[in-house]
Amino acid sequence: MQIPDALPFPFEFQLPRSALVIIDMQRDFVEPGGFGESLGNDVSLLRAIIPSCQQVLAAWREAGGLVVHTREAHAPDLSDCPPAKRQRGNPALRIGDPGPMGRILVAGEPGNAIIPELAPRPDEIALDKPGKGAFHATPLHALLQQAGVSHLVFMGVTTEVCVQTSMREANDRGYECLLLEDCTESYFPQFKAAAVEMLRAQGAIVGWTATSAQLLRALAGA
Ligand code: C5J
Repeated sequence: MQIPDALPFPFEFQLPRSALVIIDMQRDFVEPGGFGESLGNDVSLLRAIIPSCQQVLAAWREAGGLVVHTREAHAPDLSDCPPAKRQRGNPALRIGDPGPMGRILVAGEPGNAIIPELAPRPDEIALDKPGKGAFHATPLHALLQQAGVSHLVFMGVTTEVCVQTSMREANDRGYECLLLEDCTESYFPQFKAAAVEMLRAQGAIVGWTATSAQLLRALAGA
């Protein structure tokens, strides 16, 4: 399979050796009352990508591809949240503090759930990650290796934080990575634009970018 118009040059992948990785599409980031808003962000910006993410997820599932969902989540006792992480952000509403959707960024709380529009199916991988990157302190690399995966297609939020960090981690582990530009968003449009540019610069130094329509065309043609 090929996405001929991916940037900076065509992206080739085989579905059985690929996974769709959906980063942190959680209520904590895209709904009022969660972690994202606690930091002073306008979360409505992020909701705009939900329809394109849904389209890609549906097509990927239809094609029989492997799906991975991540949640930025900490254990209720915060034993996996370094003080350095907890101490930054909004001093009035830190990770672990009670917020309108339950404790901020804590596993199992209502706000920590993946949004219903993109809810994982029981046969899909859903991972809690304590860091920004999806590979740090998670079994993701082992699970992908076990499944014979070499190519990753990324969607999710936020582009320059958890998505970019995860792509860089994946790139360093030898995966070929593609980011779907209209399926990722930032609270800061200029940060998204910069992240997209830097990931694909210098001959795809971290990976490729494409649109959801370009990926859907490749899946439909296969
Ligand atoms: C942030 C994330 N922005 N999922 N997390 O803290 O990007």
